[in-house]
Amino acid sequence: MNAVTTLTVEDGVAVVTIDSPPVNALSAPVREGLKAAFAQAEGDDAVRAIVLACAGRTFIAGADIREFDSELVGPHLHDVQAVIEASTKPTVAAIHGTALGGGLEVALCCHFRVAVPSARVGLPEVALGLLPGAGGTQRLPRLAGVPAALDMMVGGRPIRADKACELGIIDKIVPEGELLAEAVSYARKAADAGTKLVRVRDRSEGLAQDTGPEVFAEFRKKHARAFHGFKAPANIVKAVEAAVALPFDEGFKREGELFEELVHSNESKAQRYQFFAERETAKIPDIPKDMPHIPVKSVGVIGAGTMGGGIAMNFLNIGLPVTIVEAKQEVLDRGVATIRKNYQITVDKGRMTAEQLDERMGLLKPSLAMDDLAQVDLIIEAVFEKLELKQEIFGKLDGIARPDAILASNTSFLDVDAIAAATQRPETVVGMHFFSPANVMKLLEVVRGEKSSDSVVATAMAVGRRIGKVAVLSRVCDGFIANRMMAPRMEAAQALILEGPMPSQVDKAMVAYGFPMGPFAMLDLVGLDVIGWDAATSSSSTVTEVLCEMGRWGQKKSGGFYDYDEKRRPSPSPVADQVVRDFQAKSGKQHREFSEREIVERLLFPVVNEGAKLLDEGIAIRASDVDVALVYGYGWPVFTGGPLFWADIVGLDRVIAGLEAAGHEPAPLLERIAADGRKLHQYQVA
Ligand code: TC6
Repeated sequence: MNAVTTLTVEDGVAVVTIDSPPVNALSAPVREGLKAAFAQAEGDDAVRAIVLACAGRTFIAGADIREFDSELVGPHLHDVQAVIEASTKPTVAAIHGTALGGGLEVALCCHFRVAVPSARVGLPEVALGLLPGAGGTQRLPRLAGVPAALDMMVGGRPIRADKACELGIIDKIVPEGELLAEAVSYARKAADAGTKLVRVRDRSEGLAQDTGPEVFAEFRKKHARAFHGFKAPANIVKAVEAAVALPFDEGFKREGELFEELVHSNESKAQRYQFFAERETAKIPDIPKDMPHIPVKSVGVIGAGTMGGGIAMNFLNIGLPVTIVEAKQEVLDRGVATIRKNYQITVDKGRMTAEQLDERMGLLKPSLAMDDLAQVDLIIEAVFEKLELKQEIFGKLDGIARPDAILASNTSFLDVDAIAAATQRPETVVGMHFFSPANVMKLLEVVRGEKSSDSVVATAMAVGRRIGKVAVLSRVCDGFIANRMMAPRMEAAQALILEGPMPSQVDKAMVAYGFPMGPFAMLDLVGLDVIGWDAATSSSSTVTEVLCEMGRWGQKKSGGFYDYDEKRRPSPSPVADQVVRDFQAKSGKQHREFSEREIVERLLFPVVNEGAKLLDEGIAIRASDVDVALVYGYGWPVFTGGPLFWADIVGLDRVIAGLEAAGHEPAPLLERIAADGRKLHQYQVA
């Protein structure tokens, strides 16, 4: 048919095969090929039934996301689907791998769907800020019912073949390895039996119940918090309402309008950018893609505190044995007990079996002796953040670890090169900076030291992906990418409360922007005392210092910037607010009202500025890595794309003017990019 689509006919059954690596996305050539193949099969009297299958690792993974930003070339997907759906001969989609987005929507235009047990189907467009705009919002509820369809489309998570079969999305599960033969036989039988062919658009079994307004009202209420800032979920719900209320063609038209709203929105552009940015992080320009990795089959963790325990869990989760080393028995016991407790919580929630818990704990070897790390492949140090201590440990490790073992430090800001210098093999040393809780947070910063070897860096990045993290590469600097980027937000917040806004107002603006919490609530959570406060040297010169002196260390003391009740619910604190007012009075600054937008810009423009500085220094490889790090490390709202993408949306001239007005010096790179009319988020270090 064309280079990516073939049509073969055997014994009366046509097989249309898409072969467009890596994921058979519906690019223009695929759409052209599909349309032509189905038209030809329909017109061929020798063909009695048609099977749609895919070569390679998966069924169609959806529309080609890169095409959303350009003019349409080739036939529209809707026209392709119309040809498939108009078939007068039985049509069967043969699904393996994942049928996602437009892929599932194409399959829903066939009369039948068969799949292997390992297949998964889903409509994940919501993660791209979109809705299933190829009829998914109209066809899926007709089969699966409104509640299941809403869950699938708003949650975006693909479901397994057996579940899809239960929901009526898949008609038959067939054995692995026999998909094509089974699909052909299914199609032939339908043709032989003269099975009545009903298009999904004409079916209604899913609409028989649970379609009243209360279903939608309840769904909106239940997910209100998760919807905050996102446009797609609300539009998906509206489209499904249309599926219930209107005839197919009208509902389909409504879906199209709601899709158009989304595809041109900044939110969706930001989420599409993040999709590719996340995948880009794996690419390191000066390290070949095929650089051999060092085999990592066992892991050592030094330190059984919160970080060490969380780090260990990542490896236990993927079945790797972990030796965890502590200096004192009681600390070790406590650390191991915490790991067990965390797994038990997962078991109690029904997300893990008791056997799995035992298996994972069985892989954990607690030890008081560093010598027990002599044979492991990767050692991650997670002790107190003190350079001398870490150097001492690395010095000892040098004499214990195998020469080819990777020695990683989980330091969050110390100089990895200085740590590496404590060994005779700095090329094996790398930073692996996890974010707390380390078993949950998706970001892993891999810190490339001056002497880290390419294979050690490539392996650390790959290990990160193996344990389900998004690994972002950073060079050595104070705070690496994410912590360094966010430090100016905290400084700006502390400075701003001297000019009028109270901490709760500042936090409110950050939450409205999309952060899970504002900087003052975060300080209270972490503990004001742990952010470098020292009773011995405290000089009552900042709000934070005074609050610490008053014993208001945050949530753990039932009070910090906020007061907390026994359930740790915050309320503005008259005491803390008075401290702020006293400082405002003393500050000599002019006080005024600040709008939410002004607060946001005051706090976040310095973050953008820091991003430009660290790119100029070559700390990150590319701007998009920085954005990914902030989204996964700090809950930066994904629908803004991250600080640097957002800066381009706001306009770099506005960012520069805002920085200057607040007394900051704009980073030279920021000014250069703005002057050239380039985009900051597209910047790559040469
Ligand atoms: C839609 O369908 C809307 C329809 C309405 C129309 C009106 N397009 O993730 P991986 C690339 S919206 C273009 O590393 P995995 C990816 O960038 C779409 N490219 O592999 C990467 O390229 P690189 C709804 C795509 O095995 C390579 O393929 N569908 C697309 O870990 C490998 O990807 C989705 O949202 C695409 N659709 O996971 C599904 N998909 O090698 C999005 C992938 O140059 N895709 N690429 O870096 C996925 O979730 C996953 O890719 C996966 C495979 C589960 C299919």
